[in-house]
Parts: sequence; C-alpha cells; structure tokens
Amino acid sequence: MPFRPQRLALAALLALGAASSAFAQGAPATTPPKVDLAALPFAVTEVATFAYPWSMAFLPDGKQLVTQKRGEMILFNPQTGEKTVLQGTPPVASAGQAALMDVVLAPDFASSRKIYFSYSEPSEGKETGTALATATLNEAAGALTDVQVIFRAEPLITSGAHYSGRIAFSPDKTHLFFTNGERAQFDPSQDPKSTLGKVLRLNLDGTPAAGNPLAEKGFHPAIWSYGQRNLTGIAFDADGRLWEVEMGPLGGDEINLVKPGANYGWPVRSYGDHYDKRPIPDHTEDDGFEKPKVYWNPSLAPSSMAYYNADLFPGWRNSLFVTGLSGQALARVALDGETATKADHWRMGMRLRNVRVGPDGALWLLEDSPKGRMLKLTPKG
Ligand SMILES: [Ca+2]
Repeated sequence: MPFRPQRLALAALLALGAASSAFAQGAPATTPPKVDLAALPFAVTEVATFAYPWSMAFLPDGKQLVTQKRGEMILFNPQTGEKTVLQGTPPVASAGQAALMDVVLAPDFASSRKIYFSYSEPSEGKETGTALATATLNEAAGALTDVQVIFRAEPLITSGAHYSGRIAFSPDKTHLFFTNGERAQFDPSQDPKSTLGKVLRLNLDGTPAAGNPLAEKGFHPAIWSYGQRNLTGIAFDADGRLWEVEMGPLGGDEINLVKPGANYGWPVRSYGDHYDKRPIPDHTEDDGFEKPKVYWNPSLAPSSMAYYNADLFPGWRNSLFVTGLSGQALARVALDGETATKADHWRMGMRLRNVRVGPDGALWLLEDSPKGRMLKLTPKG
C-alpha cells in the first residue's frame, strides 16, 4: 500500500479545508492562500529584490532607477544585477506611510539627465509634507546633483499617512500633474486653500500652471481637481484623458476620470465607509460630485496605476493596471472612452507597491516587503 494512506490523508485534508473555509466565510484568512505564480496566464520572472521598493523608472540605456521607502534611490542594471545607491538624495521621512516615493524621467532626460521625484519631507518639528524635487543623474559619480525642491504640499501635517506623491506629465509634456493626499485629515480635501486631497497641475519648474480651473474662485492656484483622498496613481490614456486611482475608506477604493475643476466628494460622499464601520453617505445622482468610474468593495488598497497600450500583450491594450497592497492582487481595468470596467483580478499572494510598463511592453511590478521582489511579466511561451 505505497500510496493509499497518502490518498486518505489528502481526502481528509480536503474535507477539513472545505469545512474550515465554510466556517470562515466572510472573515479574513489569517494566512492568505499561497499563490502559484506559474499558474498565472502570463510568465512571471523575478529580476531582483529591493528593501521596500516604491517606484521605478526606465532609463534609455536599459538601466532603471528604483526608489526605496526609507530614502535610497538605486541605479539598477537588470542585465548584470549591479546596484548603485546614489549619493545626494535629500533627508526623507519614512515612518508609517512616509517614503521616498515616485521617480520619473524629465521629458528631455536624454539630453538633460534630469529626473523628478517625490518624497515625504521632514521638518524641524513633527510635521511632514509631500515634496516634489528635481535632480540631475550623474551616473559617473554615482550621485544625484543639483537637487531642488520645486513644490511643497500645503499645509504640513503631523501624520504618517496619505502622502500620495504620484507624478505624470501631460501628453504634450508641457505640464506635470502631481497628487497630494489628504494626510488622513479628511477636511483638507474640500479646503480650497490646501493642496491636500487634490490633483495639481504644475509647470515643469514646479510653479502653478496658468489657467488652472479654480484659481479665479480663490482656490490654491495649483489645484486641478479636488475632493480626493489618497491618490496613489495617475496616468493618461492614449486619448489624453487623465485617470486617477485612490485608496478610499473601507470598501471605497476608486478609479476616477479626472476633469478640470471637478469635486470628487471626499469626505462628504463615498461608496465606502470608515474603517470603524461608521457609514459615509454613498454617492447619489444629484449630490453634485463626480462619481468614481470603478470602485472596489472589498478593498483592493490600490498603491499604483499604469496605463497599458503596448503591443506585447495585444489583449491588454487600452487598459489600466492597478496594484493592491492588502488586496495582494493585480487588477486590470479595461477602458472604452470614458467608461472603465473591471476586467481581470489576479491574486498575486504578495503586497504590491508599484506597476510600470517597460519600454518593451512588459509589465513590471514591485513587491512591498523588506525583500521586495521586482517582477517582470511577459507573455507565456
Ligand atoms: Ca458609503
């Protein structure tokens, strides 16, 4: 009887599993089920690991810049595995959700070697803020030089939450859009003088762009849209629409189509509720706020978003990809004009911090972990 006892044991385990999962219906599993990455409908290649990686940018020569939450910016060569921790980065607050956050190349990077990056900036007191900076990448020196803070969120807040800090250039590369989270303070999202809980539109030097839609009404001149919470991703689609993903309250994560001057309702309305289960009124047709195009209940805890329109995965063209932290998933949202529809939801078995589309059309992910994996997704065989 070489295998019968094993079969019996397996049957018993399966019965137990069925019983316990029925018992646990609706309750979060204490140990999430392990995900077999090889069973996913795309190939997953582990490229490297980083200490709490946060974002990445692709250089023209195939190297990458990778930010780590605690303040390091790393020049990484995926061909050789070589990592250089760049000198010259500014002091970064990194308690709670504070981090060295996004990094993108300037539109003229090939000639200027200029980058834009965001981080949680400490102050002399306990307050911190979301800062946007530029620097020159000096590869020979292994350093960032000419570091300049070009925009600071207002006001500074004593809180370690909801910095946001995502950067996207307008399709014509004449402006940049920057997100400031509401720092878990609720009301700043509706405060016209605060940049918190807003999408901002700036000139490339960080000054508020001329012609922003609410400046003449007395709003902070950088504000493009408001009533938002923790805006963890922004991306333009091929038609020039700006999409935004935000971490909402319990069951209220949202994708919004960002329209100039629009108010998205936080903290007055949300399809979610407070984390302590206190209700927040749902959106209604006549509430005067822009409604999300997609929302997640249960929560995904979105951490980043990328727009995909490349050839490597033809079936994914015109999609948004969203990574989840506690949701431990990669979600694909299909776009059709102003309509956004949930299309795929792959459990990944890890907290995901970032998604980017590489120059070859592969999808790149960063895991939120002390040994966070950098993963490259390509079509299977
Ligand atoms: Ca609600």
